[in-house]
Amino acid sequence: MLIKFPSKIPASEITPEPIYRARRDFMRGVVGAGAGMALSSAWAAPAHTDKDAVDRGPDWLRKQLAAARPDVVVAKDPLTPFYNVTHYNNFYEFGYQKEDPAANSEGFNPYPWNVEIAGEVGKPGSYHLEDLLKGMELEERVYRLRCVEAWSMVIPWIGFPLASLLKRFEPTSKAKYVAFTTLKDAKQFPEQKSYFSSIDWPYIEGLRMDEAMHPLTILAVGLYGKALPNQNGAPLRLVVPWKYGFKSIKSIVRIELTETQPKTTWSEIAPDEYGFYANVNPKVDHPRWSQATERRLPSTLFSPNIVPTQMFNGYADEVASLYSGLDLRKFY
Ligand SMILES: Nc1nc2c(c(=O)[nH]1)N[C@H]1C(S)=C(S)[C@@H](COP(=O)(O)O)O[C@H]1N2
Ligand SMILES: [Mo]
Repeated sequence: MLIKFPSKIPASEITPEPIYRARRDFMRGVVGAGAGMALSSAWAAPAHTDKDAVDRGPDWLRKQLAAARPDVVVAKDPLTPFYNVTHYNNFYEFGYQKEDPAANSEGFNPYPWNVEIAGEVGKPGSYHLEDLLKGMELEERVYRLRCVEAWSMVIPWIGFPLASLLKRFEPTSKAKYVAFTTLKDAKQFPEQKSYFSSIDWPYIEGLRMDEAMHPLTILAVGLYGKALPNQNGAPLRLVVPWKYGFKSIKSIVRIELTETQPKTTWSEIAPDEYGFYANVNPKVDHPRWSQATERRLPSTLFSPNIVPTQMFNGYADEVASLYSGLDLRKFY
């Protein structure tokens, strides 16, 4: 499998990493009992420029990232190169063009960072990210990320199951949903002070409790072995691989367990186009475009890489049972 590089990078600057994780010969990771995920280590070598790979994370985070369990892999697809993962983003707080988040997030400083844990939990409070991560075993997860706009990537995240975090705060029997909130700070996010924005900031998202507790659902603090770049949602973002990318909310400051279904940014803006569930589904088209295929990045006009979209983004074996009896056309 040949990986094409964006033409912007001169060939001399490309430092193909030997094979990313070449030292890992076979898989030994197992995620959650009975999850039965397809594990494989056979993917092509990704590459990125050393310049792009600057690790901005604080020491405590770097140490934890370096100790991450390397081989909990659930997608065998070739990885999307680091450059594409970090220069083709949706992070509207930094602008609406795909290159805006990389260009406008240089000055964003995500450390130190606090997260408020609220609602239906035994131990609510405001916690330093560093404390939330203490004793948390980080793992690498290679997941497909499928945006509702019909492009996709394959990203080696580093993070931990959201379930591991939620359990610590002792959800009450009334906890039926989890609501997430992105930082609101117009000084750091230029678009939050724009009068023309159609988004009612901060960005909010939510999951049903069983989705939140599913072993595939993670909170990421890194990718490609490094602290999460600002444009990818530093320092803490959700990753729910069987749902459209907009569910994977970035730069989280608040996690609230609720009894009723929380509001979510995109379903508030356009409820006919974006639902609460947002499960990847090639059979349910967006009102304005087909969801049957996707552009797997890198994909260019002259070298298109179009692949069929899979039910639940290829994670049906693991998650389809969560939705048995639910009309996926109605609950899109
Ligand atoms: N706070 C916030 N989170 C967000 C978004 C956003 O605009 N703001 N965009 C979402 C969308 S539409 C997608 S596809 C993914 C993109 O993640 P990536 O840029 O790391 O690939 O982030 C999601 N999380
Ligand atoms: Mo998206």
